[in-house]
Amino acid sequence: MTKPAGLPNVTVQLPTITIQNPTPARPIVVDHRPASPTPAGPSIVDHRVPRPPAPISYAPQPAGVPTPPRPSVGQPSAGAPQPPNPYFLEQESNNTIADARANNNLGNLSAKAITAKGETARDDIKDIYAFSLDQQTNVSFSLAEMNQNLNLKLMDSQGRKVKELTQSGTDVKEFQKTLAPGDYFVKVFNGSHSQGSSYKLTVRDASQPTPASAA
Ligand SMILES: [Ca+2]
Repeated sequence: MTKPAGLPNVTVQLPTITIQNPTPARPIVVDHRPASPTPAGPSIVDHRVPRPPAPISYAPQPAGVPTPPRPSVGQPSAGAPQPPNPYFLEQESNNTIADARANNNLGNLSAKAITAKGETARDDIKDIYAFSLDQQTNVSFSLAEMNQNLNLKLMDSQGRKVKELTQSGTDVKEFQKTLAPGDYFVKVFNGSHSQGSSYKLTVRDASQPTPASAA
């Protein structure tokens, strides 16, 4: 703007204005601590969810070592050292194929091996075990450690005989059979004049070694 002639020079002293950055709002800190001293108030309620009992942990098996099904009884209690290859302990009742499937089942034995231990008696003349194969498998059966004669019978999913060994005596009874995928049953039963006996039954994919601890 052009100053008109004759007007005095006027110096206008402007006030110094300092623009301050507004102080940032401090976060509001709420002190939840009770006023000191701490009153003897209500007891602290622990809302944490109670821990469930620690699950039973089994020692991990090295790769390639079959893990047999764990029987529900006859094993060391939780926390006790676990044997490296516990055998399957016969589970009653197992005198029918239905009971064997439900109670005395060795599981899938393709590419696996398992040893079971059991005992027959005068009033419990047979023990039936269920197992399954998920592929064609050459299966090895071995019945050993008898003190009286026991017989061995392999049956298909309908309970029909596939193979049976009934020679007398307490020598090991064993055979191999190539079986199609499916469900099978193996029966251990008292031979003639036998009062029953403890025994060791090993059922394994013939390509697998006998379980080490049960050899
Ligand atoms: Ca039985």
